[in-house]
Formats: sequence, structure tokens, C-alpha cells
Amino acid sequence: MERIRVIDSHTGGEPTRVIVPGQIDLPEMPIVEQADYWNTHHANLRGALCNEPYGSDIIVGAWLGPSEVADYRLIFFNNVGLIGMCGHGLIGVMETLSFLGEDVNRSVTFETRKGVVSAKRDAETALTTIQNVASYRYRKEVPVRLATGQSVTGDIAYGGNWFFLCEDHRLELAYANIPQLMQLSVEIRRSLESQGITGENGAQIDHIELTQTVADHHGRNFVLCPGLAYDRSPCGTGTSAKLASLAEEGKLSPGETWVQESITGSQFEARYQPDGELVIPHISGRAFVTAESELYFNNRDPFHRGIPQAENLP
Ligand code: PYC
Repeated sequence: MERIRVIDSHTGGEPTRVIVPGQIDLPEMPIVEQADYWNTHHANLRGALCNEPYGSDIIVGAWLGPSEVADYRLIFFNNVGLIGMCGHGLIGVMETLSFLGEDVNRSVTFETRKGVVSAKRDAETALTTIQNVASYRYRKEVPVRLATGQSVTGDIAYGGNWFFLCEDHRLELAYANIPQLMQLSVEIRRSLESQGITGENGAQIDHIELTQTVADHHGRNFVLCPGLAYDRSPCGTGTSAKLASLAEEGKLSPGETWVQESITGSQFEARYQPDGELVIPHISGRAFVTAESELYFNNRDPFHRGIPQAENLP
């Protein structure tokens, strides 16, 4: 029977499941190829870690390994495949490394598929601040027609993943409205695909971020993730995309704090420093370890590879 040790945490309500390092060796190759190898050769295990009955489709998984350019190599994944960068996940990884006895009260570097990022966890406050990949707004106020007849507009921005940031959705971003928010976000994503609206170089926009201003320098969001679960946290890469849009609009200056609140009420504090046309996001949040487990995969169990999720949009 195969056994895998994992540490679970949540960041602002959104779970991260870290495979305890050293259990799964991947062939030495550049990170993009190595991540593809993990995604294809270990697809069953990836699915089991992020699907019922072992977990659920809201889990973001993390594999850590050796890197030649950073302290760790870090591959993020979920129930339907790989995730480029993951802000809440990086905060969860830092909390997990601290739990495992690593010194993370220093700048720790991680090689991700989208570039090298870094993070530091303050030992006194347990607050982790990440420095994300360079982020930017690609297109402003792009109109999208929905099958329902409604039209919405949104900015297309990159924050380690591609986002469509929509403010004119006409829904209240309230927990009670999650079914309607889900329906609209899925509809927007489907429409982006059918109308061929993409990120730069044809990149798929696989995150939809509905936004709402709460107060000066304070916004709320609802983020639909690639596996069609919504982010319980304020979404680190989505917050980075938002910072890029705000910076382009001249609504947030370098070093000023933006409070990004999630649909569950959890918050990140975010700032940026300019880098030419791009912004370098700094995002602070807290994670908590929820479990240290050994998962048993008994091949006589018909669900030992999880209950598969639909790979495509419904
Ligand atoms: O925090 O960047 C994030 C994220 C991406 C998908 C889920 N969370």
C-alpha cells in the first residue's frame, strides 16, 4: 500500500496541501518540463491528493524539491492540473516549512514555473510576506458578451496566473450570493473562451476575479479558480493582478497599502514596487497548519485515486 505524508494548512480559508519533501523524486530537468512530468506521470496521485475522498477540489497541492537557482523548487497543482504561481499556497508552504522546523524568518527563495519568488515569515507575528513575480495589466476594459444577453467589461492582467478582473458585474460580493457569483464567473470564463479572448500570446485566462470597492484602498473579490472552485482566500496572484491594474490607473502609488478582502472576509495586505512597466507585488497574510497526515492508497479501494473531476467546463 502506497503511503504519502502531507501537511495541510489554510491561508485565509483556502487550503494548501504540501507533500512532505523527499518522498517523490522527479527526474532532474528544467522546472517547466519537470512540472509537466509530475502532471502527466503522477496524474493519478495528483488527482487523489486534490479530490474526494482524500481531499477536495479547493485544495492546492505543493511539491517541493531541490533547485539550482533558489532554496527550493516549488510546483503547485490542483484537481485539474498545474497552477502557475499561487500566493495563498506560498504563504501555506512557508507556514508548513516553519512547522517542519525550517528557519523561514529570512528571505526564502522558490523557483516556480512562473519565475523565482521569495517569502519571509515574521517569527513574532507569524505573518508571511511574499514577493511575487512581476505583474502587469495587459488590456483595459475588455467587453465580453455573455450567453444570457448581459455584457460585462474587465481588465486582463497577469499576476503569476491570468485574470479577468470585472467590476461591472452588478452583483453584491456577499457570502450569501456565492451560487450567483459562481454562475456568473463560469459564464464569463466560458464566454472568454468562446470569443477567443486571451492573455498575452494566447494564454488562457483561467481565473475570473469579480471585484468591488469597499473603501479607499480596500477591495473585496470573488475569484473563480481553474478547477471551478472559488478561492476562499483573497488570492495572492489575483491580488497581484489587481495591484497591476490599480497602478496603471494611477489609483495606488508604490509603497501604499491595498487591503484585499476575500468573499469569506479574510484579508491580505498588498503593496508594490515599480519595475519599469511592471509591478513587483508584496503580499502579506497568515496561514495555519490544520493537519499532519499519512494518506493510505490501497489499490483494492476503487477510489484510491480519488473521484475524478471533469477536466472541462460544464
Ligand atoms: O492565492 O494565488 C493564489 C491562488 C491561486 C489559486 C488559488 N489561490
